[in-house]
Amino acid sequence: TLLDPGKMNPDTLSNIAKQAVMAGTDGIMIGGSTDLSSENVELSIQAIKDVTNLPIILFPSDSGVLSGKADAIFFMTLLNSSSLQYIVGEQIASATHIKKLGLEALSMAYLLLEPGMRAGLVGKARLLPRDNPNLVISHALAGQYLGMKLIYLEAGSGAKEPVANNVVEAVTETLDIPVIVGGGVRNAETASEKVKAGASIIVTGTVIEENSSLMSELADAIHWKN
Ligand code: 1GP
Repeated sequence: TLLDPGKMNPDTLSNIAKQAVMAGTDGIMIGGSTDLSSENVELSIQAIKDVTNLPIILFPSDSGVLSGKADAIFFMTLLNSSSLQYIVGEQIASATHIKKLGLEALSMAYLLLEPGMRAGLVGKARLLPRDNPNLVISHALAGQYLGMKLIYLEAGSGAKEPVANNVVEAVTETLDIPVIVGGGVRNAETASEKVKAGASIIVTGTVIEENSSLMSELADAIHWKN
């Protein structure tokens, strides 16, 4: 469950986090907006921690806002960015700070597929086409061989269409590391299709903001194997 402290106040976030726990979500990701204040993020994480022991993972848009109150951070490289800043610059800018905060760094290759939405623009991504599994495989496998522990296939928050099932399937069949799928997953059926295509983790943000009552259905669809 992805929660954005830039869009909701700490009380609302903690309320949604409580519902997420009851629904059976596996973890809380904090991130989204590009203009978050540190204070806002700290207050939000504290409010969420007051109601759940689920892992809280920072999902940063840049090196600016970090908090030692989180359990871990997705230490991401946007492999298909055209800018060094998002491939390795933000990472160099934040590494020492992350060490000092004691955050666990979870290395991840982040791949932006069409339409990419705001993340595509901000990250100066050369968006991967929706219908070219081989190109996505090349990028994902490069991420694995570079030593990343996770691959994130991202269509962008609020995308009309999530990453296509055949792309998820092609990548997960080729890779040996877990694949995260996010962006545009709006209902249980779609979540279930992505899991059946091989995704290990599904990220949902917008749908939870718009209709948090769907969380149980989503969690059940994602956990269909259990
Ligand atoms: C964004 O993949 C996430 O980084 C979530 O996207 O807001 O469309 O669920 P949604």
